[in-house]
Amino acid sequence: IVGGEETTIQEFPYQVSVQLHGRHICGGAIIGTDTVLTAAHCFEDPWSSADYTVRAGSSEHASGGHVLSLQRVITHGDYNPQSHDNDLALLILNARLNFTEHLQPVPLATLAEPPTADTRLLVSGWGFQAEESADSAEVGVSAQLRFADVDLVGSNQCRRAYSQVLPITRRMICAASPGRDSCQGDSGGPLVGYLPEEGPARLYGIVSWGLGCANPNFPGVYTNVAAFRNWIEEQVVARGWNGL
Ligand code: 4AZ
Repeated sequence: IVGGEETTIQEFPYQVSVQLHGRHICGGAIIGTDTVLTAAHCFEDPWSSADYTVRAGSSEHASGGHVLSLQRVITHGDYNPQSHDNDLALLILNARLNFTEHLQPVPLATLAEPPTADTRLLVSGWGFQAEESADSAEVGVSAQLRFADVDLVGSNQCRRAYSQVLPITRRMICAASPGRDSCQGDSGGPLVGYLPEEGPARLYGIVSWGLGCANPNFPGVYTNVAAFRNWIEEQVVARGWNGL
């Protein structure tokens, strides 16, 4: 997270760290008692589900909370690594989660209630605090969870920004704010929105891609969760599970 603030897991109890061989690689969002939504591109490497774990219920990616193994990784069948289209994966955990003030699911956004300019959008994660983190002597990812407030960028504006780069599809939403953005290591993590009339947070996006981090010319691009409600429900129903 670039330009954000430190926070705690109580504020973002659906946030998890997705780990490969015990090291943080991506964020994710708890959406059910044994299901986590994350990005497909977090699972491009040729590892098996046994190589991955999820840490839930902790403000730190490296300690605390609960570490869960994965029963299955369901990446979207139409995920395109070149275009980043359909960048979504559903993780089935090996155990059911006990919900606490540190560990809660987040309801999915619906197409009927799209985010508007009034929707307060928050993105959270342990990712880089600057685009150059990888090259500096500092370790890239943050020990403590961070978040940033971002504003919705309309699809036409986002299409224009990326017109020379890649198509922005209806399966993507964009968000940006001066000096604030998601960055490497935040991928797969939640973009939540609060409607103006308060109410619970809803999961609008999954951190997916972007050109750089907090680059004023290029908004952050997120998987449009509302566009995948049917896909998510199909995966869940196919397992005979009714907990969403
Ligand atoms: C990444 O490399 C990445 N600014 C994630 C998010 C964004 C850019 C890059 C959005 O995982």
